Amino acid sequence: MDVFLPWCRSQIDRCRLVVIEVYIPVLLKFIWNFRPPGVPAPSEGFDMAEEDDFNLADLSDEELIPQMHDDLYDGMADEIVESVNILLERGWTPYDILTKGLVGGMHIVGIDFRDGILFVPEVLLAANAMKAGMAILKPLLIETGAPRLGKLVIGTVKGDIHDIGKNLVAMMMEGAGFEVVDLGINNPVENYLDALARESADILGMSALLTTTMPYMKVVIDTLRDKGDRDQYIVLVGGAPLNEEFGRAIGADAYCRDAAVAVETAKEFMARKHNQM
Ligand code: B12
Repeated sequence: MDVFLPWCRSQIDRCRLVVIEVYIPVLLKFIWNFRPPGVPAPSEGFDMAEEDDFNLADLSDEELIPQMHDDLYDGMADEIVESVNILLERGWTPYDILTKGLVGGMHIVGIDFRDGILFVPEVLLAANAMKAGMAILKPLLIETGAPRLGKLVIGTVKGDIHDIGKNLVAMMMEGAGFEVVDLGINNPVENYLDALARESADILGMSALLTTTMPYMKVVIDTLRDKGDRDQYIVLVGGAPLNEEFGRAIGADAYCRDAAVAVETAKEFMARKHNQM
């Protein structure tokens, strides 16, 4: 029974993840593309001249950013990719595109999700559009990186599948010159401990977006402490429902409200660590 119940729970968790990450997007795509026989596709049956006239490249920077927010809101991945490329061609830094175009847009999605205006499938589409934009920016952010400053192991905690913010932190840290080992989502304590030891990491980063999963960060930190390894690592935590007080209460070294703060905090702690050596 001791083994059976946790096994059942892990199988239920796995099923939930598959439904959210795989079935919902596939179902959405199917509904989106479905037309009864004989009904023309929108582009076949209607005069699309008006839509064709609309060209993202014709928009000024001031118009394009709000347009990106709208496209992100509507989950238009192709349009997001196009806008990111347009801004890059216009000389925008990858960081500005990321923060003003993508993170800004996702913030609006977050507010409407909270207020019950958007639902999970729409947010998933928005998240996919954000990921499409991030895929272009990631290598560029990393390219601008300096010499390696330290090694970070990062992951979203057990029970939590939110990874957009965690990916952003990973990206920005890589861009700033840190080596990053990304453990992905839904990580039990063993994943963190194994990776920290295997990679001889300097920093542990944990992300949680749910009030129900944030206490798990303490489980990881307490396990490190019980093994006598807590002081070997700088522990940074983040995620929308956290705050500084929570970070202190669970014994983390710092709570970081966003990816930029994470980079600065990690640099500061690494500098202190080197001074102590
Ligand atoms: C996108 C999203 C989803 C997507 C996730 C897609 C993905 N691949 O990540 C989907 C649709 C799958 C989803 C599912 C769910 N979600 Co959701 N989701 C969101 C949403 C709208 C945006 C999150 C996001 O990506 N923000 C943008 C990023 C850039 O911000 P961020 O994550 O905060 O990260 C920044 C900082 O926090 C910090 N940071 C983050 N991590 C780390 C780590 C370290 C180490 C450091 C230093 C810093 C750091 O830096 C980041 C970058 O600047 C939020 C609303 C919100 N405002 O947060 C709800 C939200 C988090 N979700 C919520 C809920 C309830 C759920 C579901 C339970 C819904 C459901 N009924 O199924 C499920 C959870 C499933 C699970 N087990 O995890 C609630 C949580 C409420 C609560 N009190 O716990 C929120 C707050 C919405 C709401 N207001 O109700 N969600």
